[in-house]
Amino acid sequence: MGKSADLPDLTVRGGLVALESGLQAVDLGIRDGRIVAIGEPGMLPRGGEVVDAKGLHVLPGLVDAHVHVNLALGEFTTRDSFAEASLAAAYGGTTTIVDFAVPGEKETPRDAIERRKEEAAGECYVDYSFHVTVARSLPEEVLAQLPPLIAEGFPTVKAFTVYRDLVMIEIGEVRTLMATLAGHGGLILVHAETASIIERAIAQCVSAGETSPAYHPVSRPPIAELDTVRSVIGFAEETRCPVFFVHLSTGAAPELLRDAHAKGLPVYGETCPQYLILDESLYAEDDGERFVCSPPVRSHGDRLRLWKGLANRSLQMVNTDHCCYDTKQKTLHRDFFPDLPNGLPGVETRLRLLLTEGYAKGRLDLRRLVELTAANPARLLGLYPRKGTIAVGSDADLVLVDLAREGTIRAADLHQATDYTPYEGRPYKGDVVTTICRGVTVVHEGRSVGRRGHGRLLHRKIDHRELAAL
Ligand code: DUC
Ligand code: ZN
Ligand code: ZN
Repeated sequence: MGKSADLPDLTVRGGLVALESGLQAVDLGIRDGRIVAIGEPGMLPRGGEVVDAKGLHVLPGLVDAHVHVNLALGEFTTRDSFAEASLAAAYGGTTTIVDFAVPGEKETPRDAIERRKEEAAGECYVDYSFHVTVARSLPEEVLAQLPPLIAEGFPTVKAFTVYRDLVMIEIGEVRTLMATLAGHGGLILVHAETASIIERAIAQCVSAGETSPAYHPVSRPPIAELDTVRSVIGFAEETRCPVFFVHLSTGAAPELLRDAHAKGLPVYGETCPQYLILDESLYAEDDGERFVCSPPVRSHGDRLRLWKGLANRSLQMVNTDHCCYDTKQKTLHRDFFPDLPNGLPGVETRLRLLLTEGYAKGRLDLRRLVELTAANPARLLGLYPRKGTIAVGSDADLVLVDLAREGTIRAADLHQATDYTPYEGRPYKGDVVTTICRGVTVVHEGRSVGRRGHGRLLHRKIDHRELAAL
């Protein structure tokens, strides 16, 4: 039998829904993967499947703007596939992941995008897209590829100012890149660490025989981040290219962004759960290598200033920088920190951690939490209002959460393709019950009920009015 033209094929009933106007007890009518009606409880036309959200909060499916799937960087490649990473994301309430197309040695950004598209096709449980990445140098040929890539729906371009010979470009190349992107509707993502500061500090540690993981943060001081953030803010002033600073770790970085906002500059920043929750003293523990990421996690004072930056809007997003290394990879060079793989798994734990450390502790209200994890990443990446909000016409990407559910984070209970989590043994309060991507339930009560291949490649276009709303 054909479907009636007016009836929803799915109704989410009885929940407290995070609309842009605030939390409201409403039902959601969904048809063909989109929200078609928002109505008073019990008032929507009946038809199709019903998801009971009684006692739950209904949030927009989270958008993770910073995920590395199967990242090959130097000696190590992270362990997960697109299927594994996207399913772990769904377990964590995330319905869109944006990965990086990093060119291999003989590849251009165009080659990397085409390869990445093939690798992900038919694999993902949730929707996905890619950031273009410029790696190692910026020849004319590469610059010429960017405007067509932006026009095709890949308007965000990543640059690293560190990891020499692997991916780094020079700071002058960052400036040129920004001038090109500004003229074509693009946005730059910057991994902000000044290579020369770090390289000298690493050399000093090594020559003093200080090579345990405890010296990782010593080799990457806060000034390495702040130096590059300052330079790139200067380029934003010159070029007006929008900037997304990834994984800000220092307490002073949000304050630099705040000063830039006062001048009307289009600069935006994320931090990640590890920088809000973990402490640099972990590097001196027996298993310090497990926490090695770059930039490193920092002091209690830095964490307090990052939380403040989220609350006062100096920072706009919390994404994960998910890098799924396992213990074997992490321990191989545990006596020589410069050779350790950098990065932490986290695509599955973001919402639990923020509900626990942010919402339950009174640092973030639910509206701000939704902005930081869904609406703002969608706005910045050119996905809003299709993603990141619960509104008529938006994709029916939803996460149903139980704010009272408590438990303990254990790697054994997670679905990330690794054998550890940096948050092992941490109590949580607030958890995902159901994740729905475009009207299809992907995860329900800890079970995978979705379909590999349901996730679609998203083409994106940056809307400068949405950036202005951040
Ligand atoms: N930082 C990490 O910690 N991992 C991957 C790349 C990066 O920039
Ligand atoms: Zn980075
Ligand atoms: Zn990253």
